[in-house]
Amino acid sequence: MVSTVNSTPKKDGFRMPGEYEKHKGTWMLWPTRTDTWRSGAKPAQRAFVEVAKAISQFEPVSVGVGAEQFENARALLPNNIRMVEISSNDAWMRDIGPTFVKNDKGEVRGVDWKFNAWGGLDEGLYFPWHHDSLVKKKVLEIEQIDRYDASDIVLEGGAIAVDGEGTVITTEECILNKNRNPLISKEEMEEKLREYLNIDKVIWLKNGLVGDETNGHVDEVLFYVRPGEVAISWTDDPNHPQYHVLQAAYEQLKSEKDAKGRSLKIYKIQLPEQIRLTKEESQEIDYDPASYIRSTENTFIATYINCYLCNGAVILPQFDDPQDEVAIETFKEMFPDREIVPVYTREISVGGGNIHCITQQQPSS
Ligand code: KQY
Repeated sequence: MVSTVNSTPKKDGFRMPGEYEKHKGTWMLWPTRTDTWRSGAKPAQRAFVEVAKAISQFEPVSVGVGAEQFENARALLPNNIRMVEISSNDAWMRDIGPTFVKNDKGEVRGVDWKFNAWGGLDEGLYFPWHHDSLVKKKVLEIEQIDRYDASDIVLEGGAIAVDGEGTVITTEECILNKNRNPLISKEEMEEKLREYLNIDKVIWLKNGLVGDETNGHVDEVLFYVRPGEVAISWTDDPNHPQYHVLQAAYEQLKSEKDAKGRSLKIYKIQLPEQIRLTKEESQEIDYDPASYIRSTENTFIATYINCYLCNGAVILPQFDDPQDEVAIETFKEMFPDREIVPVYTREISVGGGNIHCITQQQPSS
């Protein structure tokens, strides 16, 4: 039986593990929204299949899919990938799925944050999001994992990066945004993060990347390579729209200490060319007045930082860009013990995220 635990992970000795720690498996969702994904979501579905296949070489993958697409998804996903019927409004398991926490005995529980489609009724990316809001509970039911109710704060998984050793990095722009948590002060938010992630130190970056439709998710800015080491999106071009925000993040991170008192080693990963939809592509996206408009005017973020660490591997976004090869080589140096698996993911970028945003790791017990 699954219960909602009337406590917090910190009080019970559960912590959110680093992504590099051992996984039981990976959760994903199936993309279908035709106001997010062009051409009936078919190109996105193909990209999701490639990501799922890549991860499934290293650990079990489960994909949640609504009833109407079940047969189609089954036909496109190989049989070693488990499919479960879960309705969702879109397919960003990082943000919609539970944050798993674990104790020293290997017991795993899930944190059920409140979700408001990245900004609520006025500034969110679509309406409604009632199916998304139930995905955490459904995943926990399927896995028979107890749940912490964290519905007093709006938070998406892409807004936090933990080292598993007491530190979280996040952005003020996102989680203190009035479209997420208008009544919560910075001090109160730190307290919530301490309780639900079981961390001792919050490193607050001011902003995420310019033009990020999530209002500055940290998972487009940086990720933890291992405790004490982060990799950050980078450009040396002072005219690049992301130059100033990344300089500021780097300067701050250089002077920060983590929960264990360590200075951070920082790897700079050069950005590829940022992405735009062609006129034809943008015309293949359905118009909905309640949804974020994806036109030829938008620049979509492309960064290798939105990669995913699974057991023994790193699944690395590729954009058909000269920087792809450079990123592969740098990742091989950063991760001598992991296989680097490149996957072409431009179609996920134009939906507003990348491999990290569409995956959620479930730690091993
Ligand atoms: O985790 C992420 N950075 C999520 C991206 C969500 C995009 C919604 N269109």
